[in-house]
Amino acid sequence: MPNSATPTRKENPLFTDSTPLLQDFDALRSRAEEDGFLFFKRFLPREDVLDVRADELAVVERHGWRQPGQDALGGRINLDAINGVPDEGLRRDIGVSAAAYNDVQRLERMHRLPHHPNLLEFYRNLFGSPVLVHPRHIARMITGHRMVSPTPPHQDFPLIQGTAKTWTCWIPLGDCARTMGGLTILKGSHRHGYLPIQPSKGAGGIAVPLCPWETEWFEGDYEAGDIITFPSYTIHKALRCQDKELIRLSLDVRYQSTDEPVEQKSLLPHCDLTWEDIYAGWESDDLKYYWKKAPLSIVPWEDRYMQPSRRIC
Ligand SMILES: O=C(O)CCC(=O)C(=O)O
Ligand SMILES: [Fe+2]
Repeated sequence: MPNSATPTRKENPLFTDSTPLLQDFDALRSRAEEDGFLFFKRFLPREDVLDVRADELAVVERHGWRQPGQDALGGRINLDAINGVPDEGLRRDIGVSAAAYNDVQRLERMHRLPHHPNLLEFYRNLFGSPVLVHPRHIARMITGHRMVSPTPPHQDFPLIQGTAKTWTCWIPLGDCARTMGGLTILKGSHRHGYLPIQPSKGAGGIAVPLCPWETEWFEGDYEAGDIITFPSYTIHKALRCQDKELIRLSLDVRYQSTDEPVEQKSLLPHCDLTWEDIYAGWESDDLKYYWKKAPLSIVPWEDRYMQPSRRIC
């Protein structure tokens, strides 16, 4: 029995698994229109996801931040060691040093996972057209480094631009319970179009100021293989990781129709390497510069979407 003096915290609603609707894309589109996101359990083979996790953790280990005595999938890190990364060498939007992030960006299997046939088929059906996978994958490696903050509530559109019909797919690289700081979604928030932003701590550096009634956050405990996907006006944020010794690994991947414009930076690496650098150690050639085969309308970045302005509730 809860003690009457202890206020009971209102539980947030949990994601609904949309897997049963994969047979009916009209129903899937209606759910996406209603909720602003779609969640799928075990959408990707667990082993494929865990292979990428192991590759990233091997990088973490090489950089001296992984605790000894774990198997290849253990994400326990040494907080003092990661806090030893000087502020100027840290990618605060990622969670580790820029040098380690470059090593992760060189990983062939990290770049291959977003092209899994399950994903390509899903977005082709959703868009009803050929799909462009943005090659600029963001590999979050969120640690308890003193300068790293949880991703604030934001829309992806000002950060990705091109077309508002771009969808983000968030792929946890391993089991990611809510206590590990997974992604949570403000239901129905995509209906308001582009919303004003303010500068903020955390990945992306911008936040949408929320109105008092915007409280319907959906959340869930992800397992490796689960995905959540949403169009670029949907407000989302990360929960705080409650164990500072656990690294949270995930990918942000973007998909759009090849018929829609794409902002030029979406075709560049998400780090200071060139594609040539990234491809240097790869075994296969099929994913090198694949987007150049598609007839794309490439549009420039527009600063106006990143200008802070007040939100009137
Ligand atoms: O993983 C995070 O903390 C942020 C992810 C995100 O904002 C995205 O995938 O668009
Ligand atoms: Fe985002």
